[in-house]
Amino acid sequence: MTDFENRLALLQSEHDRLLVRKNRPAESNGVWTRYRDPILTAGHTPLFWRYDLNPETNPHLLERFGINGTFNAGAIKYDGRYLLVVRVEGNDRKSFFAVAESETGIDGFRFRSRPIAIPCLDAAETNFYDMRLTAHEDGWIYGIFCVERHDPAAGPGDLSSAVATAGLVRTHDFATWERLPDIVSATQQRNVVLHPEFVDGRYALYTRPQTGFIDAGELGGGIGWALVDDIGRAEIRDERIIDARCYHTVKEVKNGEGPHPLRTPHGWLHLAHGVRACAAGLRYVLYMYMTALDDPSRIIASPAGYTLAPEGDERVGDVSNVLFSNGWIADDDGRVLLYYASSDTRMHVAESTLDRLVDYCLRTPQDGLTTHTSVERLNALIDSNRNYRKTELR
Ligand code: BGC
Ligand code: BMA
Repeated sequence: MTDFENRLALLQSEHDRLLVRKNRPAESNGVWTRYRDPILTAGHTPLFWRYDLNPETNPHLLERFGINGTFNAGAIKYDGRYLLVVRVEGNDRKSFFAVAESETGIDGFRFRSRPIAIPCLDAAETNFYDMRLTAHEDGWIYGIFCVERHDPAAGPGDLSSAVATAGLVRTHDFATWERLPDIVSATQQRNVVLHPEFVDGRYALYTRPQTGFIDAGELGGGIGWALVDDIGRAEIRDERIIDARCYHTVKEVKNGEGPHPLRTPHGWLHLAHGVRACAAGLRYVLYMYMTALDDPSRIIASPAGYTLAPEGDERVGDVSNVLFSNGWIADDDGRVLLYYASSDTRMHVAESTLDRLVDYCLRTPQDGLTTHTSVERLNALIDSNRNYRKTELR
């Protein structure tokens, strides 16, 4: 065998090993059970995306299109299969969307052979990321994602200021995608999510208004809510904040809706990310809240703190100390599969059930906002355990 063939055989066996690897549950706190292995990494992308496989044009079998990460995936169950629309980022920092699918939802994810072709609306749109999928009751499957452009108002030499808007596509089959006009908004928008049902006969959006690209600013109070008549010409007006940012909480600096909420008999279950600033930079964690069935914009439960935060290897990556999720699936048997990314690098899965998550939301005390209230709550739990158990506590 030539060097080329040897190296190719090695690459292929390593790739195969990753694709057939079986996943196993790891430790659990009762709310979520993480699975041990990441379900998608850069190494899962097809070799024919990364290498020119022709020995004449690539005699050293060098990588020609490096993949930096596979993360922040939208998720949906479609035709009995678990589908992720993954943010794939190249070494050139540009990201694009690609479908990866699995039969189990916890392992065996494989990328389809080509990335999703999203029609271009204008030459200035530079980067796409973080698609939320919604199978809407109107019959379409929508994807809302962030479209990023260099800020046209940036001063000379300022190559970092950017503008985020919400892009919109829809499909019936995950093969062809129709692009609708970007959602019009007076402020910057990232993390816009379509609610799956009509509300008062209108489309409902979770929004995240911000004055600036990174800074929430005066207008960036948190997760917002807006109703829209025509999804083909969607415009965010009369937006109001439903889940506000708050001092000394996990959502002090920024927050944003994750995937669309899940319907339960007790209310809508929401997953979101919360961001705080610290010496190491921005720290992203996942938290939950619930809203009323008859009004998905009215909060009925708000458990304190995070539900998942970076742990172990999850802490390190391209942008360290980040958990982010824009995809989960409520399965037919009550199981909930949460697809989350760690540190803008790789995808993971954790499992729970609708019942457990409702219980978590309704029975976890909300943030009392001070040390004193936290100590009171801890003492109340200790007292009730003492009364109930009577015997020595461990
Ligand atoms: C990155 C995103 C990030 C955003 C805000 C973008 O340029 O691609 O991953 O969320 O900036 O920091
Ligand atoms: C953002 C998000 C994500 C990313 C995170 C951390 O604001 O929109 O794309 O995971 O920052 O870099």
